[in-house]
Amino acid sequence: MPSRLPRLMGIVNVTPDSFSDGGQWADPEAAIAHGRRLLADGADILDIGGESTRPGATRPLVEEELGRVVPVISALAATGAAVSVDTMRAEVAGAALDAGASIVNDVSGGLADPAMLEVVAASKATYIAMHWRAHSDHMQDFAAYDGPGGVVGAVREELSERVRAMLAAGIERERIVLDPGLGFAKRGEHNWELLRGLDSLDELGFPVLVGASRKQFLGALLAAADGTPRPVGEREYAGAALTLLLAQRGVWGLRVHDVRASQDPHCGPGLHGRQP
Ligand code: PMM
Repeated sequence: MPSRLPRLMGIVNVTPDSFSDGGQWADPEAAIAHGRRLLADGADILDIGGESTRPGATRPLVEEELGRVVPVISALAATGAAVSVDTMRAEVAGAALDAGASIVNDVSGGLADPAMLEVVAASKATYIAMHWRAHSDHMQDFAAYDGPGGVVGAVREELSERVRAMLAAGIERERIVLDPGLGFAKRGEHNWELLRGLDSLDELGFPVLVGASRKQFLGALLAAADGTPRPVGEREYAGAALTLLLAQRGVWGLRVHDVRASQDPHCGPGLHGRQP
């Protein structure tokens, strides 16, 4: 049994176009209020993002991204919350760290912006590096894993390469967290293979964060008899089940939309030594 529960990273997408929460928190005041609610529900970290990475999304201007995330980070970090910035841009990461963030969550693992690793190296921030192959407007063109190790072998090898770049840039090992990048240049079966093959990622020797919450592959798993995917807002039970399975195998963190739904499965008497 793992010695501690995974950190729950509550998602605050300050975007007009995220697939998972449909722009509900695009307004900074609404985003700040949402962040406070997630903290009250038990979030350990708030992940604030200003760029939607849903398949097909186009990128905001850097000024737009800064204008979305910085006021929200400042307000939430000022309450003492542990804040992570979900960005692929070094400039946004730098501004977020200045505003009080302590974690940089880079879905591109440093590939999208050549200045990112340097900015992180110069800080004390934890760096979450996700497996990534291309920007969202064309990432699904890269969802092919034909090598002998399949998707698990490829993700492991490509993340190892990123780790080498991070270490060479001066980011200490202790600050690195890896993420298999479910849904990013992955089809449904790739996500399931990665979840089944997480041990192989563990062998790299870094803590692992998983982001499965509300993703398309859960909608497909729960599809109606006619094949219609379960709508985004109705995938929470499957997410909670995954949370429990991943908690039992000791992941470092889980990136989730509904923190309460992810907390509840841990509350059974005796589980992980926790008593009611
Ligand atoms: N997924 C999304 C955005 N950021 N960050 C990490 N580290 N891992 C993820 O899986 C991840 C991420 C896209 O999901 P959303 O639109 O539900 O936020």
